[in-house]
Amino acid sequence: MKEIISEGTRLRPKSAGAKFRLDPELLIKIHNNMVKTRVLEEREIRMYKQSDGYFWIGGPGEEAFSIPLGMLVKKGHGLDYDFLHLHYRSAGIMTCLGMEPIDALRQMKNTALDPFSGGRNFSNHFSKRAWNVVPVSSTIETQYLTAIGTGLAHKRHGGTGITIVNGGDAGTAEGDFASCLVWASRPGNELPMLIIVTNNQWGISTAAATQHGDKCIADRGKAFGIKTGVINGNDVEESFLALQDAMNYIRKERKPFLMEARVSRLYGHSSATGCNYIAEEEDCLTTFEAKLEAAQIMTRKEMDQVRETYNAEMLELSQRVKQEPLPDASTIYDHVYLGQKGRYW
Ligand SMILES: Cc1ncc(C[n+]2csc(CCOP(=O)(O)OP(=O)(O)O)c2C)c(N)n1
Repeated sequence: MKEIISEGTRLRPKSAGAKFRLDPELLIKIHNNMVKTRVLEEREIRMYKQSDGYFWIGGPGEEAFSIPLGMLVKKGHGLDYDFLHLHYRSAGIMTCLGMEPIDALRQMKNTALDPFSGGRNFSNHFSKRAWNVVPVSSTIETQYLTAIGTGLAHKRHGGTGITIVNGGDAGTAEGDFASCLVWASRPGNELPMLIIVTNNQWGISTAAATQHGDKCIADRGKAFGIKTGVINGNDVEESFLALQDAMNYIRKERKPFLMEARVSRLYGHSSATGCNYIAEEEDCLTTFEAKLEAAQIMTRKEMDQVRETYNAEMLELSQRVKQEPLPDASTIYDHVYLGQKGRYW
């Protein structure tokens, strides 16, 4: 019979977690955030399929990477904190920062109460000044250019705040990505930037293997003297430890790091490609749950309970959002020009 030790309200065998290097309590927290994000995004997909939204795009399949990343962000406002230049697969990061799930659902339904864009933008196009989250752009890759701005500001300011930018593999074919590498690595003026490429091997319906001669996108950083790493973004522990190391390096040395994370695209590109679950892709949550169970950190029953609780919560929130008003037509030009309101003819 296994010896049982008590930890708060949970009972766990003493050997629990032996297969992991991270603390079991941290792993349980990561699991909770992963499930929360997955269920939220699966609710968005259901909303799209029920015509409660015009377009869905998001990040199911990236949680093993995006949750550790979100948990390691130095969250706050201003240059003492991290700046985030995200793309549309970053819900996991926002969950960790403390985003209310209802706000993501509001943007999905484009209601007037959507705090990120007032019902204007696509799903998962976040923006939050209080947390240094720069507005997500639908034009891919431009975030690698705006990131240079806060990278320079962070460099001049000093301290431990860093600039974080993420995007997909196909987008790296654009000049914006190359400009980012150039500006981040000028000798004597290196910028404290974590430059991330989440590589799912696809650009909508174009296979990466037909587009890039390089085997690893991260290798491009080497030509600029940038430290690089390629990791399995489907592995929670590998992601957490690699991100922690890279971020510690950037915070201390005030130099860039280029990280390529191999991830899955679990529901295809977006609603434009059907947003159906792709069984051939590795599901990082399934992988992680099997490991948690094998290491006796969580039981199947406990994990199912987490999912059921979030399922009920997200369903209730989506029903609430359906009752909310859409933006009024009179507000169409609000926030287009600073300090001005209304039409211009
Ligand atoms: C400048 C620009 N070009 C093309 C598009 C159309 N587009 C949207 S997503 C996408 C593919 C992006 O693939 P990748 O960079 O690998 O990111 P992923 O969506 O796979 O995470 C393209 C071509 C766009 N939005 N912006």
